[in-house]
Amino acid sequence: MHRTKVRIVEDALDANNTIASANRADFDRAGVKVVNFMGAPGAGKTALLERVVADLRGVRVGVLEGDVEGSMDADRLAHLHVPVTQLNTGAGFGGECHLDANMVRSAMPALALEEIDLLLVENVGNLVCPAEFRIGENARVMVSAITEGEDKPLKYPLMFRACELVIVNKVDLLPHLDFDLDKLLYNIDAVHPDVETIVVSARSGQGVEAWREWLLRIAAHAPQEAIA
Ligand SMILES: Nc1nc2c(ncn2[C@@H]2O[C@H](COP(=O)(O)OP(=O)(O)OP(=O)(O)O)[C@@H](O)[C@H]2O)c(=O)[nH]1
Ligand SMILES: [Mg+2]
Repeated sequence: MHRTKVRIVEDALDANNTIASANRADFDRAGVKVVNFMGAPGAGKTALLERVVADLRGVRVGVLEGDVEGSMDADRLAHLHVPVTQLNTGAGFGGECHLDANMVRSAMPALALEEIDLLLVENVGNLVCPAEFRIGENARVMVSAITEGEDKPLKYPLMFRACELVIVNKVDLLPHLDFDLDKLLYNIDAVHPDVETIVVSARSGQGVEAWREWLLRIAAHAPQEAIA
């Protein structure tokens, strides 16, 4: 019984990887680099997008907003005049707690790939499931807000291992919290040695330039990383 369950999960992930490869082929053909942006609910994913999407120095950016319900995040980005597409997992995808390759494929016709060079996909806020499902991206970023505690890399290691960049957000709140930033950075390194980290505050703007530079580097030379 247990073995059957494992087999089904493996099959589902294989099927997802096949569709992710098809997505990636379409993105490559269109010359679009894709970043999958993950993190717990409220970590500051949308706030960090708001900081950069309007000024990526000539790189034409589009956003795909993944949420279970609603379009609040897409509405927040609307005034920045970049193409934003809302993808709700509650509409036909069983209210899933993550985006998968099939959902992104269903949104493909709405993405206007010929008008953009870089697609930023804000995944559903969740510290577990998004890490398991490739969507055809070139790179994955996770946002960890200091309000979540120093122990999160140790408790949710997959998410911290499944990304090329960890953004540590909300450092403007350091004076108000009993929080040890060095300990968080140590724990991140313990589960994903040498992963790139950027310490930021979407509120104050600290570190935002480094975040912008990282995106520009991806837009110019995304790693040709295997999907499977
Ligand atoms: N003090 C402070 N607050 C922040 C910062 N970044 C985001 N916030 C606040 O944190 C809350 C959540 O931010 P969002 O950008 O909506 O977070 P999110 O990760 O997109 O959330 P979901 O899409 O719901 O998963 C909002 O009230 C933001 O104003 C920051 O750097 N400092
Ligand atoms: Mg958001």
